[in-house]
Amino acid sequence: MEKIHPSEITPEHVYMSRRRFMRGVGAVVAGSLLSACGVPQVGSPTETPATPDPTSEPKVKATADELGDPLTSFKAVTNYNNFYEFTTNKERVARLAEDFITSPWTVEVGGLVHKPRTFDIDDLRQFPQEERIYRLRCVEAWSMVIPWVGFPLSELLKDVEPTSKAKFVRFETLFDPDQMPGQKNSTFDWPYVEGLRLDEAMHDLTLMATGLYGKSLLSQNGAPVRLVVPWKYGFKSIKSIVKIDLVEEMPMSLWMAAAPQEYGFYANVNPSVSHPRWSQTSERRIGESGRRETLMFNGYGEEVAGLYAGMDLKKNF
Ligand SMILES: Nc1nc2c(c(=O)[nH]1)N[C@H]1C(S)=C(S)[C@@H](COP(=O)(O)O)O[C@H]1N2
Ligand SMILES: [Mo]
Repeated sequence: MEKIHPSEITPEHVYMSRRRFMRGVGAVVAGSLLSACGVPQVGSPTETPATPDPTSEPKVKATADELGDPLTSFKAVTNYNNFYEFTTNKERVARLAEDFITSPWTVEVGGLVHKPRTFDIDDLRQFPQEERIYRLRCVEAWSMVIPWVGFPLSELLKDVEPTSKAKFVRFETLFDPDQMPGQKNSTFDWPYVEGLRLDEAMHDLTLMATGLYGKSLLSQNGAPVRLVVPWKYGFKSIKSIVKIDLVEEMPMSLWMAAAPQEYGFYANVNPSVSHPRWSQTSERRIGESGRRETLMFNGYGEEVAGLYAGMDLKKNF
C-alpha cells in the first residue's frame, strides 16, 4: 500500500502545529510515564526506576523550542515552582511536596457529557503520550521552556462525549489540607479551580501533562496529571487534577474569585495588557540574564488567534 503523508489526512493547521511542537516522540514509550506506584520511571526498561535526583539532567532529544530557545534546566523546572497548596515560596515547594501521595489517583469527568467516566492512572495511560516543547509564561513575568510529556485534552473529552449544552470545561485540584499545608491558608477559596472555553479545551495545543523531561511528573509540577495551556498565563495550567466538569456557564476560577480586577477568565498572554501592578511587555527567562520581549499569545498566535476573532482582548483579559 502506498504510504499516505500525514498532511493528506490531517487538516493542515493541525498537522503544522503537531509538526512544530512534537519532538522526540519516538523516545517516549506510550504509557511508560505514568507509573502505578507513584515512583517516576525511566523510558527504558533496562534502567532502574529510582528516586528522582533533582540535580540530574534527564536526557531528551530536543534541546530547544521551535523558536530556537533552549530548554530550561530540569533543576530549575523542578525547583522553582508555583503550587500554593504547598507554599507560596517557590523554592520550598519541591521539599514540601516530596511525600505527596499521587497513587492511587482518579480523575472524575462528568457534567454535560453523554458518557461520564472516572479515569484512573491506567486509563490515562491508554491515551498516546507525546513530547511537546512549550514556553511557560507566568503572570509574574518570568518564563521557562519545558519539554512536557502528555496527551491532548481533546482525546479525553472526545471519550466522554460532551453534550451540545456544554460550553466550558471546569477543572479542580485535589483538596487535602493534611497533605497540602497551604490549603490551611484561608486567603484562598480552595480547591484550586480553573476553566477553559470548550473550543480552547479542544485545541490541539492544550495538553494533559503526565511527565516532563521524559520522566513522570514530580509532585511539585502537578503529579500525576496537570493541564498545560501554553498561550495563557501559567496559572491557567492547573495541577494535580481530580475533577473535570463540562458546564454551560463560564466557571469561576480561584484567581478570579481572589482578585477579579487582576485575573480574568481568559488570561491569554498579552504584552499590551498590563497587570494592574506591573507591565507584561517583557519577561525574565529563568536561566538567562536580562529580559526578553513577551510575545502575543506567548508566541502561539498563529495557532490560537482564531479562537478570539472579533473579541476585544483588552476587555476579555
Ligand atoms: N493547583 C495549582 N495549580 C497551579 C498553581 C497552583 O498554585 N496550584 N500555580 C500555577 C502557576 S501561577 C504557574 S506559573 C504554574 C507553574 O507550574 P510549574 O511549577 O510546573 O512550572 O502552575 C500553575 N498551576
Ligand atoms: Mo504563574
